[in-house]
Amino acid sequence: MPLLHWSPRSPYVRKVMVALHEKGLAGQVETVRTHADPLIPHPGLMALNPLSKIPTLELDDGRLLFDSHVICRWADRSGAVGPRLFPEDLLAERDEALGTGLLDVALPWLVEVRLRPAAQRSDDMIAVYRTKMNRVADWLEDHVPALEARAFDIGHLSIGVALCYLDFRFEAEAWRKGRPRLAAWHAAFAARPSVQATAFRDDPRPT
Ligand SMILES: N[C@@H](CCC(=O)N[C@@H](CS)C(=O)NCC(=O)O)C(=O)O
Repeated sequence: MPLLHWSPRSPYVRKVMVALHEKGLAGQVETVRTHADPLIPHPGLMALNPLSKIPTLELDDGRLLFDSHVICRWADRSGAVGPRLFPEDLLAERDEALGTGLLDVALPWLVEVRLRPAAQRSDDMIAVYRTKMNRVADWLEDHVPALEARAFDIGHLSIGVALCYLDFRFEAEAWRKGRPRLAAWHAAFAARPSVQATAFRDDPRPT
């Protein structure tokens, strides 16, 4: 059975988990809890993925897949059911990039405020992250009609998971404020069984 290096804290892993559920593959992939600390590269994980990042997927034939985009493509090809996550229309992947791009802003922001000693923290960088987060959310508020006009794809999945992550780690930023269309769109996303089944959780870290 394919083995996914997994954490219930990771938004990139959740993207993959939602894709596995959407494609009917959740029961066909084993998960192993792996702690990928951005400040301490993990020797065992680096033997599989030199970037020391999760999600990383070990396939039965020995191939190693990373990152979340590639693993979601694998799920889309491998699953016999569910929506087509990667349609011809490149706007699906453009929006996937926007969702993971939002995560690429949120993760270093979290490192800045949670992991870095206060003396090394950069208020300038935090201001940049906040500006980008708000610009993305404004852009999404304007693009809700375009999102609603398409069938569910990897773009919806990626954006929806990124907003779930803002709820998990950046609740105080109140991304819904002044963005009623995006809030309503996200409520419908959050009700999907695949999203309900993959909630974020601060589990105990493996030793
Ligand atoms: N572009 C990657 C990003 C994956 C990523 O950054 N994952 C985090 C966990 S949320 C990680 O493994 N961080 C460890 C590190 O940066 O060394 C993807 O889409 O899968």
